[in-house]
Amino acid sequence: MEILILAVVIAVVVLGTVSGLVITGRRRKAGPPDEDVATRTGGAPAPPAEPQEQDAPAPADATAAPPAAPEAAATPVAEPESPVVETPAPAEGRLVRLRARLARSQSSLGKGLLTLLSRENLDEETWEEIEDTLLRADVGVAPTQELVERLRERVRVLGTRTPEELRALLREELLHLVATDADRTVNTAGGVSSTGDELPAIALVVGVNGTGKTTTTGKLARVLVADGKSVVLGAADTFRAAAADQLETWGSRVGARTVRGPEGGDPASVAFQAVKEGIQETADVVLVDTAGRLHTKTGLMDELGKVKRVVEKQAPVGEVLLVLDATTGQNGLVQARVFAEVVDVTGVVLTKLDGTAKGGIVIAVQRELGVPVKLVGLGEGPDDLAPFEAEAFVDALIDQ
Ligand SMILES: Nc1nc2c(ncn2[C@@H]2O[C@H](COP(=O)(O)OP(=O)(O)OP(=O)(O)O)[C@@H](O)[C@H]2O)c(=O)[nH]1
Ligand SMILES: [Mg+2]
Repeated sequence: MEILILAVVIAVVVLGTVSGLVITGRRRKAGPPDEDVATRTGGAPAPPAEPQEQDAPAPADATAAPPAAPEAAATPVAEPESPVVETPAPAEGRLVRLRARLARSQSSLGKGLLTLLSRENLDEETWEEIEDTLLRADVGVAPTQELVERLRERVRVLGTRTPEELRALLREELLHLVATDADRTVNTAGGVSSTGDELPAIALVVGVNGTGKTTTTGKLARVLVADGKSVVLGAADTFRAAAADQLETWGSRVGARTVRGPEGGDPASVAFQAVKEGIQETADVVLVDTAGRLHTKTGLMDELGKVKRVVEKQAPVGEVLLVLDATTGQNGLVQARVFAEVVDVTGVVLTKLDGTAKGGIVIAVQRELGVPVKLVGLGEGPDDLAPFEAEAFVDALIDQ
């Protein structure tokens, strides 16, 4: 009898274990196949896996797709159709939070200047070295001379030169160059049409190839959504279908719809359509991503001018953001000049300031264009775009 009871107990335990394993296995199969971007972004028509990459030296596409969202793994039983809409981090204070990244690549400028200024004897040679340091950091000739002159004067007047005094002095003078009276906020104020309808704010994102336009458009959409705005994206880069996919992937993560056209289609028509739909949907903001173009190609620059003019038939373009790769240094200034002539740039986005860029470019580009740096890119992560703040930036330059 005891043996019989023992046999029944063993049979129950074995059965239980086996069925448990089967259920776990099934559940695992029902979950998302992987950290696949297309699955994660759900609802929107799933972007086809990048088809052709024949002629693309461009860095973008798959690599530039936003990194995987950790929370996707935590919702294995979600309906495949329901998009995983993320809650982006608020934009406020991002530059301070990301300061370490900025400081990593920039600290040589501040440190170098402080070391030179601390020399016992500030002779002509030392001032020349200070000038060279500033020029090497992409500050530009005129601002460099201005800064050196002001520093010379103030150091002369200053009796003592303790490290604290020098740091404060340098901070003040750098701030004097970096700060501008111009408003650095991205214009998100919509207008009103002639018939009294509300119009969304329109922002055009422009620049040469690979500077980070699409990534910036995607990151900016997140910032705006975090601020409670409804956003429509326009994929006016019609050169490659992958470009629109890339933008759509960014948008779908925060519930922003992307208006796209056929590959090789007219970019101005796509931009027009995006704005039209933005108006119909009473969206707060329409962000139009454009194709990268060399400032030296007149035909492509004319096309950009047309995109803007066509959009303006429906609503004023309140913001033209020029995206510059900060690592290209003075080269970026030449681009900036041409873009500004063609489309009236209203703000600069300096990307890749987390890399080998030299911070002086902020000063140089503001001088060159007379428009403020509004945003800076400090990494490839979805929330690595920060509103530019002069004080936090200068502090990152001179802090060790
Ligand atoms: N480290 C770093 N990488 C960035 C930043 N912004 C963009 N990138 C990277 O730069 C590459 C190009 O970005 P895209 O947004 O595709 O550039 P694009 O200007 O749209 O390129 P085209 O449309 O081909 O002209 C991608 O690998 C991005 O992840 C940044 O602030 N820091
Ligand atoms: Mg792009």
